Amino acid sequence: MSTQFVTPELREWIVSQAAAGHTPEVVLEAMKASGWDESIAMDALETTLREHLDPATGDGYAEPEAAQRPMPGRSISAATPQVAAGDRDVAVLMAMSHPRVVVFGDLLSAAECEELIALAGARLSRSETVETRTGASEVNEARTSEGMFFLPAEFAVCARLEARLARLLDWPLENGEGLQILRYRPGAQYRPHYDYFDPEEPGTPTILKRGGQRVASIVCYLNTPAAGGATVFPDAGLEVAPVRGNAVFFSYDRPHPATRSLHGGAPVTAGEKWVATKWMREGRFE
Ligand code: PD2
Ligand code: ZN
Repeated sequence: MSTQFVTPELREWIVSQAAAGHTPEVVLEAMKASGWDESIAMDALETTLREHLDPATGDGYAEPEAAQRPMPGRSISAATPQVAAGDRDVAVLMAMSHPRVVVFGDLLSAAECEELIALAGARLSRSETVETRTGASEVNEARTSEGMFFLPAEFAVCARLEARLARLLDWPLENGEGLQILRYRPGAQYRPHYDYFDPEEPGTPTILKRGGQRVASIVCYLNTPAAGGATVFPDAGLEVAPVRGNAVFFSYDRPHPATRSLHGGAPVTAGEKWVATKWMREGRFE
């Protein structure tokens, strides 16, 4: 179906399904089964339920506490294109709300980018992903980069960047995981994924004991690849160009695809791509 409109009848139907006790996931599946495009169906569900259901009733649909709780970078907008982040002023190049994505410029100096690359270089190994089935880290074909983690404040440049990010995003430094450095060689990529931990997976409760869910990510570009390597958000049709010193920030107020936070690193086609990623948890990560 190429053109799909959210009519008043559809809104009424969604509300009636909610009133009958069906979960949003069940309603979404029913809409997909009858030909609705997934992202349009998710949007219709979100907006209809937000508008029609009184959060005070606690019916479990709109997760009102989640929608209203503080989130990293919540007050950032393009209306304030320069944000004071302690030791540096950072530029807001683009901001959008759904998915919540902000592109920053001039977050790191060229010297800081080079220092992080030099410090990480000797410690790189094939990247792993946290396997939510078991809670352990594993090598995964979806992620063909090489990487390493710095301990919190392991070097002065790490401590400086961590403090800058905490200030910029107004999120406690203690809630951040250690900086991760990734190197993508030509052909390497990170296929689209969510950074939050899937609540349905058996390993997730173990992972969440340390700091709770991830609620936001920032990918800082340490160099400008010769070609390829954009960070992509398929649900938004958005591609962010990797440019040295810039960064893409995105948040997800609940661990659900409705956040549209699906994202990936497109294959690098020439040269290398280096990034520093920081994931933010809802609580102290220690
Ligand atoms: O390097 C990227 O562009 C990228 C894309 C998707 C990094 C991550 N995810 C990540 O580190 O989570
Ligand atoms: Zn990611």
